[in-house]
Amino acid sequence: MLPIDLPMLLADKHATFWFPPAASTFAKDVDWLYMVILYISIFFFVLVVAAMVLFAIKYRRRPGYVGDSRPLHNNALEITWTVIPSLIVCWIFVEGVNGYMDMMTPPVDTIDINVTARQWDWSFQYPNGAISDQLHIPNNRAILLNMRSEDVLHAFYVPAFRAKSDVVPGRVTTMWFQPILEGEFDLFCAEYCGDLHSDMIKRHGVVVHDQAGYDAWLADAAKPPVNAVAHGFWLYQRMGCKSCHSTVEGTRIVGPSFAKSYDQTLRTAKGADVKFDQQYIRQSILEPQAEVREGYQNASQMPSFQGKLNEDQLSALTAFLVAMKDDAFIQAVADGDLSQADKESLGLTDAAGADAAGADAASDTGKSAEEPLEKPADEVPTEPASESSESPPAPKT
Ligand SMILES: [Cu+2]
Repeated sequence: MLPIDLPMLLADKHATFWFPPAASTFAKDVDWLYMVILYISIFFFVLVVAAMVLFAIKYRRRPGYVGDSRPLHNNALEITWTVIPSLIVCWIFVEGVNGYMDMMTPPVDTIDINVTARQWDWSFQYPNGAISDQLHIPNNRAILLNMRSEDVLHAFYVPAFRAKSDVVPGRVTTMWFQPILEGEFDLFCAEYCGDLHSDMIKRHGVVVHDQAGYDAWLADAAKPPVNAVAHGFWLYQRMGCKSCHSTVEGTRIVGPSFAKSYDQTLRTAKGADVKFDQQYIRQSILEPQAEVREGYQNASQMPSFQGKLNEDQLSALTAFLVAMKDDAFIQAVADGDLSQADKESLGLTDAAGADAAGADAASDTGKSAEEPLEKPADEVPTEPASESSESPPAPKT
């Protein structure tokens, strides 16, 4: 399926014939310079082709016509067609540098959001510790992205913002922009990054809220479910796990499926037998290359999550993977409805607990079949549990 569908683009009242909506402060200048260059190119194209056709007819070889064999030279003409185009390209360069300097110079009062790109997903970490797989931002505020890659080159590109920047492993790249339209915009990875590169093209990957809507979303997104299994599922959706590991039994995306693994004895690539227990789960998250499963040694390498997950998060993910031994739970996760899971075996026995997983999944607009767990946020259970320790390292506020 095309990530951009033309009828939708044409129906968008903010989109133009050439461009998606001009949704950031950069868009006006970028579009203007683009159109100026386009019209200059059209002008010279028509001029050159017209002269060529005219001369080909006028000076064609024909009976009785004798051409002038002397080399012709006209200083005024040559200076004109050298100086005028040179001045035009110099002016385009200066305009381009001006626009580039704007894009490279963020204002002081930005909202800083950390971006992690990995094969093949994005995750966004907010100043209050919230994590999401879509970029949520308020309208009319300058946004600064600190971008890291866990593996290969990626590029963060939002056409509606006219903003694009490489995301380079081993360094932090930054970019900023200021949205001027509320709505949902497409997010692209604009650097070929492997087999599932196209999975990093996210329809509605950027959501621009009004300030109140953003504040509400942010507060809600910073509260992972209290129930450990539900919290594990919440992390699975946001930390990039879902792009490589399916929750449907036997379905291989890149890495092994999580379904029905717990308590199984697995053969490693080195030929040893290893029990898929809690220790193995922990090791596979922190040192993924230590015990690679047979058949997966040539798969794309999973990054280590050492330092990216705290102990509470590790135990939540472990609880989720343990729960994936249960048929009813696998089915519930695949259907995107944890409330159908076998609550008793999952410790989701209290009425509210069963719904915990849905509470926050619903806050990220559901996209895949695994995600739309529509449950109101007020059903989060009120067990006494400290959530503060579960917040991931927050970027600068
Ligand atoms: Cu990519």
